[in-house]
Amino acid sequence: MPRVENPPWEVFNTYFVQRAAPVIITGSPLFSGRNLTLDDLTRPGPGDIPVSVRSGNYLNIKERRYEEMPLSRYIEEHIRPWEQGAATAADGSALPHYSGNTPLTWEQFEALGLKAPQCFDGQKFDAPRLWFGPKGSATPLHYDSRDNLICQYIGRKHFILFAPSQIPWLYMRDYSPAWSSISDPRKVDLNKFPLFARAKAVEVTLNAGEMLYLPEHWAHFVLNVETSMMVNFWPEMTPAQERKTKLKKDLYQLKLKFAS
Ligand SMILES: O=C(O)CCC(=O)C(=O)O
Repeated sequence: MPRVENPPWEVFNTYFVQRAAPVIITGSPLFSGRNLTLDDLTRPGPGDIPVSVRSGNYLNIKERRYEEMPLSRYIEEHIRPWEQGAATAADGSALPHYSGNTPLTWEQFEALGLKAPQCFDGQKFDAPRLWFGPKGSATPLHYDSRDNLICQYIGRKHFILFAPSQIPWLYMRDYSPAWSSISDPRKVDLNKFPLFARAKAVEVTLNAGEMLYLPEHWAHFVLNVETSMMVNFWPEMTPAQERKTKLKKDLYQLKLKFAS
């Protein structure tokens, strides 16, 4: 995967957005300034932001449990103990609690001291989403039906990616988001999922201060390799895109109905 230093819009658009090619952008002025610390984020203001926390065996979305709590409590109870090596998941599962996919208002986003990127296609962004988790927290294999700009503010995140051409080998179900029956591509039972042997992955680790452009329909499994804070941005869908996505979801559900 190429790393490009703060490209002008024309370069980013021509070589990556128009070709639906993923890229990592380094050196963006978005990240210039003081590095964020856990102490900054537990102060009143940022620390009061309510976040959604996943627990249980959340790599299996049917077994996922959710709880809402202020960011400061999440950091004190679930991030610091894992950093000090003192924690085991309270419910006995091997996975640390993960605060994933919390929508932020723009006021909350600014309270975190963050700057928004420029949208790459002139549209507005939807509400930014906050992903905060300790080492070992992860998101199972899936793809989304829109382009994604992933901004890494603290720590490193590892991505196992599959281009849209690989989808036939990934045992995908549902649509938008499409989840794979294989939740973790590092541990695949090839007797159960033999076609997966054909799938070619691209692996990349995103560092703090870097931004990943992930085009729509690229499947991803995401692992926090250390305490990690990321905010991602999806461009607002145009009404035509919304209609197309709804149609595809309806068609998928219809296919399921006829198959059963
Ligand atoms: O960082 C993560 O754990 C998952 C992020 C993700 O799935 C996304 O941005 O679409």
